Amino acid sequence: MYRQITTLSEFVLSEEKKIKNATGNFSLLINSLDNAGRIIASHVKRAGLVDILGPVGKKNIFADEVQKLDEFADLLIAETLRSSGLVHGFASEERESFEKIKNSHGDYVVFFDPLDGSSNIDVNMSIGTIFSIYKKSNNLLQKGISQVAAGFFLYGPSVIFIYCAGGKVNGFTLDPEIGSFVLTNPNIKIPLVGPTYTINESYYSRYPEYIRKYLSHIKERSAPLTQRYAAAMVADVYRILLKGGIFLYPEDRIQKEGKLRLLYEVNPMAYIINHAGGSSFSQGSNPLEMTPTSLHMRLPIVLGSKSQVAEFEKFYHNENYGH
Ligand code: AHM
Ligand code: MG
Repeated sequence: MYRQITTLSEFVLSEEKKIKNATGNFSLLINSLDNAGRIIASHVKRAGLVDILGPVGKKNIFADEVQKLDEFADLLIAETLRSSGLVHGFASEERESFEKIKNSHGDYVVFFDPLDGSSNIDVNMSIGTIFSIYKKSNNLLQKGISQVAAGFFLYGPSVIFIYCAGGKVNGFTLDPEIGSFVLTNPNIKIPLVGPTYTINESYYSRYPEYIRKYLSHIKERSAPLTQRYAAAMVADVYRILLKGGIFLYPEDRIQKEGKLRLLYEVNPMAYIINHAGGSSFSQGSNPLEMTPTSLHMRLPIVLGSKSQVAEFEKFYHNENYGH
């Protein structure tokens, strides 16, 4: 039976038509990222077969030079952005510095984490790619609220693409038969409350008192939350987008600023979560309002269903301000 489907490229074009004076450049940029995401997805799928996971420089069974998957993803996205002609410059979690693209007249600046969830790569669990897009500005380190779009690919049992621009969050699933992403989750809205909490609880003894109190509270109340932890932010955030719940990667005694990077992980995910009706919180502030102090700055983050983040905030304020 014939069913009407909307592919990602059709969707992006139709959205562009709604914007007066749109140049089409933004749609082309999303299409370039779409290509890169699909190529990475196909390599992720073949990873076990072609020994792509081996150490860099080793030969695989086909005598090809082996390249680590995260390095491959980083090089592919970097080359995609360079050759797009649409990007002024970019920075990656895997690179030390910002690259200004030579002779480019592009209007956009892109930050990306090429392969998030690195500890999952070798064990066939979900991983992903995260990106964040800004308009070029004199100031490289812009606040997260200035993002014009953000999104991520999730390489799981299906390949998912979540993309937020123009105030809406839409979800696409790769249809392997036609090789395109099709719109499967239009206008995602996070439930006000969800059944799960997500945190690496093995760091319990390192967490500040208010986080330990919060964890006891959500586990000991009459309707306790269940823990889910994918160890890949892309997978954990995707679950929260669909089912609600709360994600925490807070500060602890050893990782004083948490682990996640403001520009490559926190800002794009907070932008997506907030536009889907959830909220995000970092030690008393909205992370999207923070001015980054360096390219690789880390910061503690809590995000998810609005009412659950609000509940967490009370624990933070009680400990830090006594009210
Ligand atoms: P990565 O970019 O090196 O993969 O690190 C980020 C990942 C997140 O996806 C995930 O939430 C977190 O690290 C897990 O860290 P931990 O092993 O400390 O729980
Ligand atoms: Mg990462």
